[in-house]
Amino acid sequence: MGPIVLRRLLLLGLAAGAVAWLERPAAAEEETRRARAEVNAALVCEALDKAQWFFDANRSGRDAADGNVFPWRGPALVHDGEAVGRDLSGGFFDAGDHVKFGLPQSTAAATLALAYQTFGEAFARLPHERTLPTLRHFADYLMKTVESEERIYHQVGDADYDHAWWGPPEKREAQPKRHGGRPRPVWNDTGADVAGATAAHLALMHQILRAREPQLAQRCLAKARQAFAYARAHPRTTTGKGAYGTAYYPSSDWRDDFAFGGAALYLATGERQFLEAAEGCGLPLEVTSPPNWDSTHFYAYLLLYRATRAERYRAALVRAVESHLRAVRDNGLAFYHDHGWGTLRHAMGMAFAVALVHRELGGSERQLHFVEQQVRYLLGDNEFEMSFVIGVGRRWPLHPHHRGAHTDPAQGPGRMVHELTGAMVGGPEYVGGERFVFEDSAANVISNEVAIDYQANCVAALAGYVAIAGLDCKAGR
Ligand SMILES: [Ca+2]
Repeated sequence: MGPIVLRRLLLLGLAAGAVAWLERPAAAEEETRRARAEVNAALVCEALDKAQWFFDANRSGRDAADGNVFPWRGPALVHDGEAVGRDLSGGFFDAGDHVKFGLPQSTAAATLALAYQTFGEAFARLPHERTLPTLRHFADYLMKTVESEERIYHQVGDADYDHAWWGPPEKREAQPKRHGGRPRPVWNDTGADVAGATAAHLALMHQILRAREPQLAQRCLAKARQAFAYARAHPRTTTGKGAYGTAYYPSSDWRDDFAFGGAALYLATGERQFLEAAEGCGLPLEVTSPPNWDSTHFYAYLLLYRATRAERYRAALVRAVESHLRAVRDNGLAFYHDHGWGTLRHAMGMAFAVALVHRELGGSERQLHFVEQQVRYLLGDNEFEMSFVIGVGRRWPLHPHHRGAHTDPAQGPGRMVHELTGAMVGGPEYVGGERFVFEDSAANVISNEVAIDYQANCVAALAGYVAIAGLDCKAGR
């Protein structure tokens, strides 16, 4: 923690908290004080280290067990793609289920790559390097989904079938098709959203790997080019629907992901065609949504600013950050009214965005304060006096909605059998006024589900904070 900011936070916290604590018994007051004091630099570093782990829990494919931090994970869904005669195994399960959805898969991969590229020093100081293997696993799968400039697969597995059975991924393929077993259906009605975010991830991976693994970096770039060519030819959103005609992750805009991909390709290659395509797609510059699977506008502005240094992109970044800074509620959580499901993923998305601007444009103490406030809320300095990252802090959720963490399919959702260390749950649910509630129940998918897009934002925000606050995780301060 920066000592000046920490001191100010403590003063602010004491001043704001004094009102809320008036009617609290002394013992509870002491508990709250202790919970606040425990969110320190060492805990933030531990959180970043462990937050990387969750991706191992959701790893899919033949090599899912290789080097996995969780001994209870094994190979799973190894025949993905058989429905179309291609190998589409690998990648990551979406959340507490085992579907591979294109939008959260590609945007989580791109978010994590952007965090790794921008805040590399935060990862370098950790005791364990787990994010680069995760990024390679994402890249390996996303390259498989890009068959050619004419075809990209965006989804494997039907959500309605998948959700009808509760059990670990290693046993999924033995189930009947109506319970998500073989052969898993595959979708290729891909739009420029998934294709654009895939291009962004692979172009960023080219930059990350260029010096250390040049051959893999070249493969990433070749596939990024194909994905972007596909996106150019399909200027629309992805429309895939499952067994009951429901589109999970309905996409509202493709131009953000397209511009993100084009800008990333320009930065990787220096070829102006990519920049011209990105700038010519009609990207709106007024979106103030937290970065998430449906909106990569902020990342598009950032990379376009890196590419051009144009005032309009700088102004869009500043406007977005200002709206995030104004979104802080009485309890300290940054929150937009229309994002009540999985609130922490959005708070972490905003914290990452503000950290990016702090790094890119020269930051203010107010921005650093905001990022720190969100991280502190996440790790225990909140009205529930609990950390929302499993295995980090003094108290954390015990009932995450996650099939792999439970062993008995007959039991259904309940207490986790295997600790899902490092996973960030959805977080407090908004119930009106200034009130939020939190239910530690595996049946509550609003507050207690875990997901790769949540986790990408969580890792990105923690890395951003470690970097801009100058924490030394090796030294533990
Ligand atoms: Ca989008």
